[in-house]
Formats: sequence, C-alpha cells, structure tokens
Amino acid sequence: MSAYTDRIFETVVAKNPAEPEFHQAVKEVLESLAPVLEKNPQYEAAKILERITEPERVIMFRVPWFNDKGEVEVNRGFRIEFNSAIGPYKGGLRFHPTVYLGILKFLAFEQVLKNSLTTLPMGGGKGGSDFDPKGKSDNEVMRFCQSFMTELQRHIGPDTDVPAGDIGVGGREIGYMFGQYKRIRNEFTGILTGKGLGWGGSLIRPEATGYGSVYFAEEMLKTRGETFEGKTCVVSGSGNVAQYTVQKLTQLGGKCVTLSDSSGTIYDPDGIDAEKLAFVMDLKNVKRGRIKEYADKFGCEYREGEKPWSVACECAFPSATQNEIGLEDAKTLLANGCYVISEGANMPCVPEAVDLFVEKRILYGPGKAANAGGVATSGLEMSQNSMRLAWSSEEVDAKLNAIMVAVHEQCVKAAEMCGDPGNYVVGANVAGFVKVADAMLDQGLV
Ligand code: NDP
Ligand code: 2IT
Repeated sequence: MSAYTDRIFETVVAKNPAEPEFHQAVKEVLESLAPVLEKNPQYEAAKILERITEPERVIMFRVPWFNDKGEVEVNRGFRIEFNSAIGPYKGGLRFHPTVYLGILKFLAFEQVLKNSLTTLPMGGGKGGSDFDPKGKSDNEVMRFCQSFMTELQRHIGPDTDVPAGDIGVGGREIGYMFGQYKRIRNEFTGILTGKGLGWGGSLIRPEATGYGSVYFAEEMLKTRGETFEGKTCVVSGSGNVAQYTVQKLTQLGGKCVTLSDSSGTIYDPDGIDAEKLAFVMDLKNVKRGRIKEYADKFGCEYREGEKPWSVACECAFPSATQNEIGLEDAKTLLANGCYVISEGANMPCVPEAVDLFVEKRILYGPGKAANAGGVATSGLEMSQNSMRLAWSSEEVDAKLNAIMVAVHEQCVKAAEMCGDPGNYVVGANVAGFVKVADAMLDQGLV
C-alpha cells in the first residue's frame, strides 16, 4: 500500500460502515496497484481511486409479494450500477438471505475489473435480493420475480444495464423476470442474459462459468507444461458453476471427487463421472434437493456440515460462495499437495489464504480472472441478440476459450510489468484497472 491507497482505504471504510466484504474486495485491489499509480501520476491527479470506489448509482427498493398462503411478504431489492466507463452496466442478480448492500457492492466492484479483463465492452454492476428461493414453490418464485422486475425494469435496458444470474438465480428466475419486463415495456429485447435457448439465450452460457474456470486453470497449468490428465480435483458447491466445472474437468482427464452445498460435502473417491453428474443436475436443477442424496444414491461418504478442503487433491475449484476457504483450509490444501486453485466463485478465499497462496507461488487464479467466462459469454449473448442471430455451440465455446486465453495472457503480462511474475492477483487487478481508469480519464469528470 502507498500513502494514496492507505488514504483511499480509510475513506472507503469510513464512508461504507458495516460492509466488510466491500472493504475486503477494495483492499485486495488497492494492494496491487502501487506500481501502476507510481508510474502514472495522472490517476491520482484525476482522483481515479476516489471515483472508482464509489458506485455511479445505487438503487434499493421494496419487493412485496404474496406467498401461497395468501400472506404478504416483503423483501428488499437492489441494483448497484458501479461503473459504466467501458460499456453498459453488466453483472448478475443474487437471491440469497445473506444479501445486503455490502455483499452486492463487493460483487459489483469485482465485476468492474472482471468485465474489463474479458476484452468485451461491458461496465460493472450487480443486484439481487435477500429473498430465499429455498423451499419456495414455483408460483411463489414467479410472483417474487414479477414484483422484483416491476421496479427493476425502469432502471435497466439493452444499452443501459443488463443483469443475469448468480446464486439463486438460474434459468427459471431469468424466464419469469424476462416475461414481466416484456409485459410491462412491450419490448422483446436483450435486457437479461442467461435466457432460454428458444427465446434469445446463447448456447454455452449455462456452461460458461464452469468451463471458463477450467480453461483458465488449463492455461495456468500450461505455464508448467502440464495438463489435467490424472489429476485429482476437489470442487465446492453443486450449483451452476460447480456442475459445469466437473463436466469440463472430467472431459479433460481430471478426476473430481467432491461436491458440496450449505449442508455438507460428498466425497466420492471413484470420481464423479458423466452419469453421476447427470444425477446431480436433475437433483439440483429440477428436484432442488440436497447433495446428501448423492451419497445415499451412490453409497459414498457424506460429511455433514463440512467443506471439501480436507480432501487431498492437486487442483481445487471453490465454486460456492465468498470466504469459503479460510486460512486453516488453505494450509490444509497446501499440506495435502494442492498447487492449482481456480476461483469459480467470487472472492472465495479470505485475504490471509490469498496471501499464503501467492507467497507459496502455487498456480492461484483469482475469481475476477478465473470466473470471467460467465460474464464474457453473457457479452456474447448480447452480441447475438443485437445481430438477431445465434451462433453454434462450437463457435461460442471457441470464443469463450479464446477469451479465457486472453484473460490469462493479460494477467501474465501485467504481473511481469509490475515485476511480480506469476502473481495472478496483481496481474488481474492491474490489467483490469488500467483499462477502466484510462477510459475514465478519456471521458472527463463523470
Ligand atoms: P447456484 O445458486 O447455482 O449454486 C450455489 C451453490 O453454492 C449451491 O450449491 C449452494 O448451496 C452453495 N452455496 C451458496 N451459498 C452458500 C453459503 N453461504 N455457504 C455454503 N454454500 C453455499 O450459484 P452459482 O453456481 O451460479 O454461483 C456460485 C458462485 O459462482 C458464486 O460465488 C457466484 O457469485 C459465482 N459466479 C457465478 C457465475 C454464474 O454465471 N452463475 C459467474 C461468475 C461467478 P445451497 O443450495 O445449500 O445454498
Ligand atoms: O459474477 C458474475 O460474473 C456473474 N454472476 C455473471 C454475470 C453476467 O452478467 O453474466
């Protein structure tokens, strides 16, 4: 940290009290920027850090809806429009009881730099609600989504702000929200990504975050002349990102031995093959059950209340939520021989764990680089919507792969430029920041 970044961090903490996740995300970026700020005094002169840590707009609203008993329920809705220097605001919606302003500000701030790394013209935003979809009927989810979109619709648009999914928001929720937008506005337009294939969605968007995280790890492995062949991989979560991470790793010769949810972890030493993964997809995406049922079905171990990090592996793919790898988990992973970590989730490692991985010089891909394939493919969905045509899955997958190669390349080059080769944290933060900061300078005081 420098005098400038210290001052900025103190201000961010003072101006955004009780938002520890936002402070954490900002601090990690500030810690990377010292060499760039020193070489480019124009950033400090134009108060770029003061501006880039302040969202352009924060929208907060009431979401009332009827549950199946006919009672009124009230949730809180949000959209953080953080930075539009390089394109319309873009980023997911999270529906989870832990959602509050601080979570969405951390996610939106990460999204600004992540979207910059994708090479596509997208600004950063994030939104969501403290609504908990667990245990709700389809009709309840629909009524909630309709009420949420009744307010959100006035703030978004295909050239303004284009939300997508995140935790608790998948194809079902995107469908209900898209339907309500169309009904209110009488416009069939690309205001959301992650849409169904029959109504404007892109092939490979469901797969993209998980595939992208594996492609990023593949690039990191290539720097050491290695592949996934024969490597044991642990994956956390069992939602969208985790499922397609397992699928791609298995295709590339890796063996995935864990999945988890907020109740516990399954450990399957034989590996989660295509047939077992199909069971997980039906369990999680259709039946909306618990991962324990995998252990019941296939007769493997279930570790109630545990995370997967004590299972020995070469590669780990945290794909559930923020701060799911603590310092002790990090030490255990390293002690058991893990040397590749690709973050499918956003900010899944506590700062002390990140510091340890960087210090030990393992192949550690931070989320804003490693999971950028999801939003990148959302960008490709927007392009297809604008052109009113659809690319084949091979075309989209090839573009996704090329983007992940480019994200990796930018990280490697920026880390070298900062005199810290192999440090993907510095690389991602610096490469993501410079593009946005220069665009802000070009556009004057906005
Ligand atoms: P899903 O809702 O599909 O799945 C989330 C998974 O993580 C579930 O297994 C869930 O378990 C688990 N989980 C969620 N919150 C917690 C928690 N507090 N503690 C323990 N487990 C938890 O979400 P996604 O797969 O889409 O998202 C996973 C991660 O990837 C998130 O960090 C998200 O921000 C990130 N991400 C997602 C992208 C996307 O395109 N979807 C793109 C880039 C990043 P349970 O069902 O028990 O809650
Ligand atoms: O965190 C993320 O990058 C996402 N949830 C995906 C955002 C998007 O607009 O596709």
